[in-house]
Formats: sequence, C-alpha cells, structure tokens
Amino acid sequence: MGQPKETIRQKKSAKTLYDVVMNMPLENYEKAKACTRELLHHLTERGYKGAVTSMGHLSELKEDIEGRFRQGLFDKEFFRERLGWLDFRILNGLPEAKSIIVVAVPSPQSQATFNCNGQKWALILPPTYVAYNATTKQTQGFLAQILNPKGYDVAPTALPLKLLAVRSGLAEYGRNNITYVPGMGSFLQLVAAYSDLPCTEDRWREPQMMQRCQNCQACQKACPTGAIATDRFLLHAERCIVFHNEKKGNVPFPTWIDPSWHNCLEGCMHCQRACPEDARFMHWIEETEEFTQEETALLLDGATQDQLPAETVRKLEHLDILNDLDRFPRNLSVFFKKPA
Ligand code: B12
Ligand code: SF4
Ligand code: SF4
Repeated sequence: MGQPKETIRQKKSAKTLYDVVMNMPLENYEKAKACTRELLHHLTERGYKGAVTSMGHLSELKEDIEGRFRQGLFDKEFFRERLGWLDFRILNGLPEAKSIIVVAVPSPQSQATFNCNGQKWALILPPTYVAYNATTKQTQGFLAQILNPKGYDVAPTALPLKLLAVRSGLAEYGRNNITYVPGMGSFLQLVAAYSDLPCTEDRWREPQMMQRCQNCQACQKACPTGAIATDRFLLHAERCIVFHNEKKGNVPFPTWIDPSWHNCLEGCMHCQRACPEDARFMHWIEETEEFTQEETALLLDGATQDQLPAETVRKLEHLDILNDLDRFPRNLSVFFKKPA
C-alpha cells in the first residue's frame, strides 16, 4: 500500500511484461489485452488451447537448446538430423514481432490395415502424422483470420514447440518427454506463430513435469529401447524407435532394435499406450484405409508412385503417407516376419 505504481509493477512482473506496459500507450495495451482474450476464446470454441508469450523469451529458448548441446547431451547424428533446422530468428518477415502464440490442436490416431499371407495387420499412425503440414498451415491461417482484422499479423516459426508450450504455461511434460495439455492428454499437435500482437499476460515459467508422473514410471517401463532413461529426464532420442523408422528407407534398422518392438507403420505408441493420462484417447482413430494383398505386396517391394494403381495412391494420399513410400519395405517387413 502506498507504493508508487511503477515500483509495484517492477517488483511483480517479468521485465518483458514491464516493458510492454511501460512502453505502450494505455489504449494500445487495452486493445491488445482484449484481442488476446478474444483470440484465446476463439481457440477454445474450436476445441484448441493456446497461450501467448513474449518475444523476450526467444533467447531463453535458444539458450536452453544450445546449452544442452554445449554440454554434449545430444547424440550428434540426432542433433544434426532432427534439431539442426531450429531457428531462433524471426523467419519470413514480421520484424515487429512482439509475441509467440502457441496452440495445441487435438490430434487423433489413424490406421492402415495391410493384408499379407492371409492375415490382416492393422497398423497405427500416431497422432500428428496425418495432415501435419496442413494442420500447421490451417492453424496459422486461423490465427491470422482472427488477428488481421484487428491490425495484427502472424508469421511461421522454426522453434522447439514442446519447450515453448511448457514454458508458456500451455502444457506440461510427461516423463516420456511428450507434452500433455489438460483435457487433451498427449493427443495433440503443437503449432506456433510469431505475432506483432503485444503480450499482455505472460505465464512464462520453468519447465514442468506433470504431477501424475511423480509416482508413475509406466512409460519408462513400457519403452523397450531405454530411450526414457533413469539417469536423466531428457530423452535419449537416438534410442527412440521413431528416430529410426522415420529415416529414409535405404537406412536399415540398427541391429539392437528387436523386431518385436515395432508397433506402428511409422512412429511408436508404446509410451503413450502405457500412460494413464492418455487412456481415454487410445480408441480415438479417425482416418482408416485397408490395402489389399496385391497393394501390400507392391508397397513391400518398394513400388514408386507411378508404379501404383490410382486407388492405392488415393489411399496413401488420404493417410498422408504417399511421400513415405521409400520407408515401406523396411517398416512393413518387420511385421510380416513376426508371428501374428
Ligand atoms: C525432433 C523431434 C522428434 C525426435 C526427438 C523427440 C524428443 N523428445 O526430442 C523423435 C524423432 C524421436 C520424435 C519422436 C516423437 N515425436 Co516428435 N518432434 C520433434 C521436433 C521436431 C523437435 C522436438 C524437440 O524440440 N526436441 C529437442 C528436445 C531437447 O526438446 P524437449 O523434448 O522439449 O526436451 C526438453 C525437456 O527434456 C526439458 N528438460 C530437460 N531436463 C528436464 C527436467 C525436468 C524435470 C523437466 C520438467 C524438463 C526437463 O528440456 C529439454 C529442452 O532443452 C518436434 C516439432 C517441433 N518443432 O518442436 C516434434 C514433436 C515434439 N513430436 C511430436 C510427436 C507427436 C512425437 C511422437 C509422440 C510421435 C510418435 N508417437 O511416434 C514421438 C515421441 C517420442 C518421445 N518420447 O519424445 C509432437 C509432440 C506433441 C506433444 N503432445 O508433445 C511435436 C511437438 C510435433 C508437433 N508439432 O506437435 N520427435
Ligand atoms: S516413442 Fe517408443 S521408443 Fe520412443 S520413447 Fe516412447 S516408447 Fe520409447
Ligand atoms: S506413463 Fe506415467 S510417468 Fe509416463 S508420462 Fe504418463 S503419467 Fe507420466
């Protein structure tokens, strides 16, 4: 009581929020605040969840990843192949960006059934695999549709989305290193965009693990490769099946991967299937296709797009796996060699 307003603000708030409040005419601040509220409301109406954080935190995201790199915590091949493209500069314009918007979009599993040797093999494609790029574009378009009429713009990012979502207050980490949003489990795709919408309510925080994980190791026990290790929280990503079954088709699986560990056409669901937070989403399968004995044989043989019947191409397009044809001989053969 009785303290000058400025001192109170300085004490309570993160410097970035303070900067926003102090450097902006009050009416602009109120406009941004109302606009953020409206944006979050529109996202909720669509079944999404979102958070807006200040651009001031970009350097912390960068340092988090680069710091771990300097400490030698990433396998070199994994880092080069999977994280080398991260970029903490604002890409594609919007030099006036003031915030980063991160959105969780609910995402189901899909299923491809293959007929081989008189048996059916129903293989899952995990959440996010179908329409990944389309979901990103549509969500960024949706943000633009809401913000453009208010005079704000959006631009794409190339950021580590889980870290961003957790630190922005939208999600929490599971022990399996996947992020969870209340009401969505881990069945979600993360999408982010830079915006010149000022951040008026920053919930930036240290990385959080779900409370539920404190007394649970179900994912760790279910992971056959030891990727979810006991020696540290950070995933041993080079041990994750997903890292290997998403590689180009001419790269064979390492010999230490037991064929019985494979459980998806691409990706892996062992640690999500074991997770009590995901139990109620496990039967959520949307897009499905079945491939005949002849189609399966062609895919196993490594047929290219122009060697496939139009109907097969349609099915593959529907499941968004037409560009992954080169992986099929490797990824499928492990199942057909296993006992059903
Ligand atoms: C590279 C990558 C992979 C790699 C590496 C995964 C990994 N865990 O890093 C591989 C190919 C293995 C992979 C697999 C999968 N992926 Co992927 N992948 C990515 C990508 C491109 C980058 C992820 C990344 O930033 N990794 C770098 C590490 C360092 O970041 P991090 O995992 O957040 O690690 C932080 C924590 O460990 C934390 N930390 C460290 N110590 C401690 C201690 C405590 C106590 C706490 C709380 C935190 C903490 O600090 C680290 C950051 O420095 C993102 C897309 C994107 N643009 O971000 C998708 C993304 C992460 N993938 C996604 C999915 C769906 C998957 C799979 C679930 C798919 C599947 N079912 O097959 C699996 C999950 C495997 C797993 N258990 O993590 C989704 C995740 C959605 C969600 N619900 O979280 C993303 C976000 C794509 C998207 N747009 O939605 N993926
Ligand atoms: S996705 Fe599979 S291999 Fe990767 S951490 Fe989870 S259970 Fe382990
Ligand atoms: S299985 Fe258990 S420890 Fe693993 S993410 Fe789910 S709640 Fe957390």
